[in-house]
Amino acid sequence: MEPLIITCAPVGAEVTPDQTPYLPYTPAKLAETAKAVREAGGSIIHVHCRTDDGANTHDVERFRQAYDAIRSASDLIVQFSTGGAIGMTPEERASVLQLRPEMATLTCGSVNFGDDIFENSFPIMRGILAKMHQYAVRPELEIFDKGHLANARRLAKEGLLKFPQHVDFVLGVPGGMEATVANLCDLIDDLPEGCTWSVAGIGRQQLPMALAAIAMGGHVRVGLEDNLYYSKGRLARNEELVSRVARIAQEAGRPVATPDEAREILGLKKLAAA
Ligand code: KMH
Ligand code: ZN
Repeated sequence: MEPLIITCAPVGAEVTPDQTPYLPYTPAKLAETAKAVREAGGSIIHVHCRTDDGANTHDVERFRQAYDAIRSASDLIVQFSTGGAIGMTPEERASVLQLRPEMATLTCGSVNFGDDIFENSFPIMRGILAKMHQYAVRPELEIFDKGHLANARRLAKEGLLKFPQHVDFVLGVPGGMEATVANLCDLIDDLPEGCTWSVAGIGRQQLPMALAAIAMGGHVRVGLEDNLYYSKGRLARNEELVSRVARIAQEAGRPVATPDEAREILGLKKLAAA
């Protein structure tokens, strides 16, 4: 089977520093985490940024610092969030693409998000994609619900997106599709030819979804953005969520991809020598 790509999403917009001491929300902490995640078997880091006091920000300068810090500590594929946080404008969310990260997320439709709405209308998606084209950034399509795949196909028909792409199924968000193996199978059946996929299960579904992906030939996303716990009542560190998946994959005979192997699988350029 193809080597397993493990993405770590070490800090999202919803978790707060008072929920866990392990959130790496400064560039220096992100760099430490990147190093540990790489050693644990990760190949992609999904990046959100915070100010020093823990507030969400999509400030370009903060992302530049985070990018440089991560790159000086590891060769991980750096993937920026363009989802940001509820309440950010589409322009703020897309602004960080000017830094030309190797990858960035593109959420393929609006979705209820707890009591909020995570808004991704067609004009918002087109705007983000236009910037991705401008700065040659590879999208990862975030799919929270089945209709999001239909939306992605519509964007492809409009000529804004070319398949195959790398797709991440985010399952278990309150308001989105539930994290079940049946739903995962249904989504995979609906994927355009040649797409690669990963799954991010929310909360306690993170590990079961990872196990399914290891067995089914998909890829895995873990990290504190999606799940704070290693086991019931025991807070997790990002790198141990990664190393557990790597360990299980190896036990199952599935090799774990290095960042360069992941670049090859995803059709990304090799990292230029420093
Ligand atoms: N924080 C969520 C509203 C992404 O990173 O692209 C959106 C999110 C998705 O986290
Ligand atoms: Zn995110």
